Amino acid sequence: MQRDEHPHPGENGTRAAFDAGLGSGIDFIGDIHGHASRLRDLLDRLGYRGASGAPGHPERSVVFLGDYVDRGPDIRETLEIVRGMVDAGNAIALMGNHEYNTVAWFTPRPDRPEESCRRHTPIRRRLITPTLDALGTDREEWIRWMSDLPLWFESEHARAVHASWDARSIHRLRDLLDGSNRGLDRARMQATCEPGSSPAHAIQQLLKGREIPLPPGMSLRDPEGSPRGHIRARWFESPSGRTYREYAFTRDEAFPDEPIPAEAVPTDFVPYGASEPPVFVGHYWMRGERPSRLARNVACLDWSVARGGPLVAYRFDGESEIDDSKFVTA
Ligand SMILES: [Mn+2]
Repeated sequence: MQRDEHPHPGENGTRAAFDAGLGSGIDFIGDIHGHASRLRDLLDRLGYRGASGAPGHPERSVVFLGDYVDRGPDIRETLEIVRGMVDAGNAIALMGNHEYNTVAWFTPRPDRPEESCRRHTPIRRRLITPTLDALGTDREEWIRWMSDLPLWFESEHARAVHASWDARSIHRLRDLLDGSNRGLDRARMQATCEPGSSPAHAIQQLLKGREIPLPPGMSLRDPEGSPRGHIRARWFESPSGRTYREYAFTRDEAFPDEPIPAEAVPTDFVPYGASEPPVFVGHYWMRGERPSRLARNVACLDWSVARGGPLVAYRFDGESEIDDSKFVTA
């Protein structure tokens, strides 16, 4: 997509709000999932100091990429560190799909108020229970905090979002959020969980990423054991002439090595452009010896801390090309 097809944030006055207080030294940090001691190690390694619950750095700020809750041993402590840093002006915390899902768990469906936006299945209940226990008696306040997390970050030199940067979806959500990148109150939450609606599609692109349906009759399992009938697409590359296995975010042997038919890809899909600013995402459960970029201007910082991998940061200083020597792990 041409950058001119959607408003430049600087021109409509919103960018200042999106990167308020952040200089060019930004440390992007991937999915934490309740691994608070790893977070402390990583912040220490990055030079953030301060024992009062809100580590800070004299010249740098953090942008957290979302997914603070679920899975790990110290969900409460993770939330407190992240929120403490945000409140102290040392960090921006983006929303991940796990925070969105936690809010949706308590949001009544607009069409059937006796049900919630996120259906309460046994698999999902097993996943969310430790998070709800960690939120404790001030759960309502934490849910409100999660619902107000920004959905993306954009500065002059870099961008960040939990799963995929999609200019059209950001444009739609900016409309829903009155020119802002945050503020999913109940009515707006309900708009984003109306099946088939444009806000629902936009939230899905940003927080879960672009998906391509598998051939009919084929289905795999996601990490929670739920059936999954799609691959997670490499949204910064063109799918044309690629197989499902080649175009999947993580190249799993289980994915069919057969070409993706043109009709499986929406006609309006445009891959993230090679000349766009560097974009940082989490979400994808990357595996490997050491983190590396996915493209010259795309990096995933989720290297599976919740499955024995490292917690990962990228030390950004305004460069236009991502440098593999600038990942930091704990
Ligand atoms: Mn995620």
